[in-house]
Amino acid sequence: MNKHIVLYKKLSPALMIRLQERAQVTLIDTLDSDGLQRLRAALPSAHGLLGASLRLDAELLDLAPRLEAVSSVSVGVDNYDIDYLSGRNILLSNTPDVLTETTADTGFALILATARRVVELANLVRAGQWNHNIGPLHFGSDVHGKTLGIIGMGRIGEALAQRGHFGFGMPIIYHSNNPKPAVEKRFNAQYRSLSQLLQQADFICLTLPLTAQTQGLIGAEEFALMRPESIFINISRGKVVDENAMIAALQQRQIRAAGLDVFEREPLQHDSPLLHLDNVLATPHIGSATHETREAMARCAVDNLLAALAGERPANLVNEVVWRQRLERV
Ligand code: 8YV
Repeated sequence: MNKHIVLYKKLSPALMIRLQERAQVTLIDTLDSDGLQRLRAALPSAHGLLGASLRLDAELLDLAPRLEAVSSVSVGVDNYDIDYLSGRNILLSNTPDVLTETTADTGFALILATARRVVELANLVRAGQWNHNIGPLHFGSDVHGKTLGIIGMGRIGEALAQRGHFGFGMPIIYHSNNPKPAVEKRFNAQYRSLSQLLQQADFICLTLPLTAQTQGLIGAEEFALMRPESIFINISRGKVVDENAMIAALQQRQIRAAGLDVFEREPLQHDSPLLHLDNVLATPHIGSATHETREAMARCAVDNLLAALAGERPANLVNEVVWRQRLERV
């Protein structure tokens, strides 16, 4: 195919070769100011874009008049103006499924590490402060048998429920746009309104996408419904939470602790109060960040892009309307 692909995310040598054998490839290997300048210079001739962690808005994509497809190395698509892309007949694809289990593992890692204060106490050992048997001052909270509340019962939420139900004997309650009978049957999960879940769950986990409807979903009122012994876990998107309200709830001990992998601004600002709270465990957006899964995501994204540029429907198409419109024109 006589196409120009612009990458704004590094790929493994094998995937780079796969693309270079089929198209002209430009790699923008950093997203600093110089990298963004090189990206803007490459856009006018780009037919395909592949990458992640960059807001692709109209101002930027207006520089790419030949663009046919954007392939995101992510399941979240909040970095894309989907209406704009669809209006320009540009296919958007993402990488669901391949990251589900790894991201659910991250969610459970945060549940366990936050409840049992693993990082805090490991650092105490490393600092040479383990001088006597651990006492109540350093006790954590049990996980097994506690109620796991999942907000957003999609693929990742379901994988989290599987871990809780079968692995730790946790009663599962959940809130989502629609009841999920199959999930209820498989995990004996029970649907709750958002306020009921916040009042009843011991662990409250966010596993929903960032959309206009979910932005700021968990604010001061919602934190006030949670119990003082509850633990809040976010592996979705930072902006689903009012971060200042969460900080206040943690400072005032309205909730016991938080395990956070995502933040309103990433990387987390060095002066964030979250970094000075002893009941916060913060990780740098490692949800899908394993060698195996990131390679699988990149491979999926390459497959999606090559299909789109060859005139085929990508396996993981986000804006189906664009494909339907193309078929109608055939
Ligand atoms: C990645 C993610 O960290 O898939 C997503 O939506 O947030 C993570 O898997 C990120 O998108 C970079 O690939």
